[in-house]
Amino acid sequence: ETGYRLWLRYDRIENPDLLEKYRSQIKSINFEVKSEMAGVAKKEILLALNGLLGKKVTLDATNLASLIIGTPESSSVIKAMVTANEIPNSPEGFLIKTFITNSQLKIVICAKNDKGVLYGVYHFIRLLQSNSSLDKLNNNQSPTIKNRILNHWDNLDGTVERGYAGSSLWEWHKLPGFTPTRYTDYARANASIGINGTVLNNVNTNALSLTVPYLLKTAALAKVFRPYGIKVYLSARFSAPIELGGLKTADPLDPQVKQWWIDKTKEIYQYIPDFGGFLVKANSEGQPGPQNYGRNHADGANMLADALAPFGGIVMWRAFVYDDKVPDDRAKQAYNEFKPLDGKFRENVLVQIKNGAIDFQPREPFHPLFGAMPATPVMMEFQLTQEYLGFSTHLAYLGTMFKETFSSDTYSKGKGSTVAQVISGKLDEHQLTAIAGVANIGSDVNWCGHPFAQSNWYAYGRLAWNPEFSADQIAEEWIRLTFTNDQLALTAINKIMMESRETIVNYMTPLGLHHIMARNHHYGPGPWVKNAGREDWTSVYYHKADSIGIGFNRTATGSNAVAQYFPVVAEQFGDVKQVPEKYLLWFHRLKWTDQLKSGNTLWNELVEHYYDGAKAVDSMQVTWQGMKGKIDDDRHEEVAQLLKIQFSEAKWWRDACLLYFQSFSKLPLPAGYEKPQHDLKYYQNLKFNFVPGIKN
Ligand code: BDP
Repeated sequence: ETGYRLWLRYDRIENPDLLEKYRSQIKSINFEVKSEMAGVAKKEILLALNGLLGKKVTLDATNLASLIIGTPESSSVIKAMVTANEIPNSPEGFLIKTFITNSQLKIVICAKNDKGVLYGVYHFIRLLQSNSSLDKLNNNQSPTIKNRILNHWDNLDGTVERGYAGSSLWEWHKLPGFTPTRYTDYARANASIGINGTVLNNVNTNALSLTVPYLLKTAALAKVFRPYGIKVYLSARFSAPIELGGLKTADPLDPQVKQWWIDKTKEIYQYIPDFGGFLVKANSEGQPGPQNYGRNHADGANMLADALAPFGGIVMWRAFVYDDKVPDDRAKQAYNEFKPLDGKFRENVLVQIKNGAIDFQPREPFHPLFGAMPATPVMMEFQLTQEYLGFSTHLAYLGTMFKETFSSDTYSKGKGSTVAQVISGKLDEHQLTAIAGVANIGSDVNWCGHPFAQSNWYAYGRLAWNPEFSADQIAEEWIRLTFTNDQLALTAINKIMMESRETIVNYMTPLGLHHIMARNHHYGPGPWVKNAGREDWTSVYYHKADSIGIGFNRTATGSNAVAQYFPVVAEQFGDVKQVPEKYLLWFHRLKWTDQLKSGNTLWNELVEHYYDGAKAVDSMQVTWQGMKGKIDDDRHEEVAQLLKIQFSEAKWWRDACLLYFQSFSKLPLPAGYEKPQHDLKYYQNLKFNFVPGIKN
């Protein structure tokens, strides 16, 4: 069992009674196909039924079939059975309903169009895989967010920035001629969880991807993805008019530059008529952008938006900007640059905002821009690839993290103005809505490196479909589809997943600490990192530990980043007594001996979190051992090995960080804690000569 099949495993239902029941309920299928998309849906349902039921279901074009699939237009049987207003109006919604006629059970999967049918089919398969009852289905669903997109940080040379699962999926050198089955399987996996867009190339982009040879390659991928309802997008290099067009400038207000983008965009649509649009990283970490010409982000985004508008394309303009020349708290910069531009963007522009204001840390408070730009559609950017969470070695289920951000209340329009409400467009009444997940997918046989890293791809898709789903429910669903329906195993694995991210926070960055990873590659501890070329790339900038205390004062007496939040939140975060302890050192600077809610001093509390974190990994190992025989040996063994590494690295994190902080606090480890194995120097001298995802 390699893990290649992801959650699309269609092995025969194990429970014999249930298998019999399903076999008696699904004997024949009526699915009239009139489009390529319906064709792939039909292929998938037949594949799934043949596998799950372990026998071929017969095709029956009459109303006597037990499973009837299609749209009212494509199927007269559906038209006769389902009233039009029962079917969701949304272009991607579906209805799955059980009917009993003449004491015969019939199940209908229908939608207004084939995209909804495709999603309905995948949902129905999920119901079977998770052993749900079909007796009384009445499931009417539509996605909350319209554009549900993966961002690949894949380079044209096959490397993946911050990618830990092998090299890039896209074999540019063999495209457009060669499109292996893997591309189709990628599309199937995405469609099965409702992902409907993919940005193929890195945000730190190369203008080459906009040249005709690469557009032909992109068009070949688009052709594979199209029947699965997935659009392709490209990261656009802002200086492409200079690099490709030979112009002297990329100034967004220059008529020649504008024309260049208009022509280029037209050309793209000739090759890819349903091209989705551009993702842009500009004036961030050395990337070119409108500010190079004294213009602002809206000037840049609007120029591209105008070129895309005639074709229905969108611009996703990233708010991940910071500059060490700006002498202020890095956490404040995106808000300072973007908030004044609210309402100045064209209708087809979204501002793409990372979940937190720094950079995909194991825990960050929500980004203050959410709720702060009511006149602009803003979208979420989550990172599925575990850049700061132990790569694909550590087990981190991020469903809980995504939910933590979604359910944060911005108070922008009073209580209940959650980030999810902002992103879904409900709060500020936007029609254009989107979400991005930085992909954790590569050429590894199991796609994501760690068998559990697949759950983050899965959870991302499910939450993008509906941010109200619970992390717990999604984890359970994923385990059922990926491993087993065994109740004991479900409970145990679910517990591991639900606790995993908090465990990592504990042994890496407890109590609001952040960005104390090793320099550059971000693997392993590096709280001592200083002199990294720029201050906001050092750890000491973020934790500010000295003999008196630790923490970044972001209150009114410090950088005042709290003031970027709406008053209720600003007051809570800004008050050391009210701030949730998980964000304590993010917003406050405390003395080592200050007393926390538990009665512990800050120092002792830090120690406790670090030790709890490492201990929790040990417990995960024990629980996992109990899964032997409950799931296949191959994946069991892989995870066991990875957990072993994780345990030793959790202790490495714990000991390195505590020894380092202790060199300031000068306080002892409270009694009863096992001593670090080495001294601080040892940890500081550890070197990594090869780390994936970064050029050494
Ligand atoms: C940081 C990564 C860097 C990315 C950047 C971004 O370290 O590799 O290019 O974010 O999001 O997390 O643009």
